[in-house]
Amino acid sequence: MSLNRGARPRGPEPRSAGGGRPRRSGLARRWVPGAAIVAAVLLTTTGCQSNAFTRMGAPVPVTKQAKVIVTLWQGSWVAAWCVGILVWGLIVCAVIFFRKRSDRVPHQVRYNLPIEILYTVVPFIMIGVLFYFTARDENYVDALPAHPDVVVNVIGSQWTWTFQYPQYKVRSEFGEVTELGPQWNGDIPGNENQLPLLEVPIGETVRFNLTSIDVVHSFWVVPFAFKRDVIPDHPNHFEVTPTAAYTGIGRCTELCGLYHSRMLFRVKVVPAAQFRTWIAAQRAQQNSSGGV
Ligand SMILES: [Cu+2]
Repeated sequence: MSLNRGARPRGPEPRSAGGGRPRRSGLARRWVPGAAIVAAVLLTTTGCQSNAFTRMGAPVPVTKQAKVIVTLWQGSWVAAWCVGILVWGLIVCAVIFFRKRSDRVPHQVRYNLPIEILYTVVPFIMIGVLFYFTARDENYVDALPAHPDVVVNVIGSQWTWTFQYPQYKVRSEFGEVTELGPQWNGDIPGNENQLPLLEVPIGETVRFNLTSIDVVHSFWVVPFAFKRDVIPDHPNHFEVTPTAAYTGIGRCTELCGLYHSRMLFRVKVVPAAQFRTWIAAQRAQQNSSGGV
């Protein structure tokens, strides 16, 4: 009994009307341009209405440093899409053009040196490029210029924040303008004003000195695109240059105990003149009450 595996069925094949290949390429000709146009329209119109898509989920940056981080994020996505499209394209090509067409065993090779070198070297180049841009931007974001315009001492404690402006002394006690953080009772909405206020000016360099008096916290303002741990006995520092007005809520982003989720603060990025007015009002108030 022979299985006669090589025999083809007689009569017309189900897909052979007009030939299998021409039909497939006809379908591709019809659908691929249409799909490309729809994709292009979706991409471009989404970009026109809002650049949320082009930011790929990153917040709207309000500092110079955040813009650099968002650009790095976008660049990483572009690189990932390029690699993805190349890989998907190769897979689709393999599926379409190298289908099994008979039982003939393909030419067997033990190795293909050029291809093996290629797929070893290319990933190293990709890692190198990503590493270069990441290291360059990290150095920029971590830079601490010598003479910041405004210094803010940030003190984390269970479960609130205190913001001190050491350049702006309160006369009565030679202390500094301080925004004390009473523990918030979580009675939101409407009572956000209980939260301690961090106010910083647009267009000036702002240095944050982060310290904790109890456990590890972490300081996070979402549109700064940045967070940094606040560690007992290990002061941390970073610097930003705000570029746009912003009002919102900052957070502790290190689980630090029972009321970690209530460890919020208000953030206001305002024009420099408005910032000075606010500082003057704080000084006057703290002087009249005998300092903080
Ligand atoms: Cu905390």
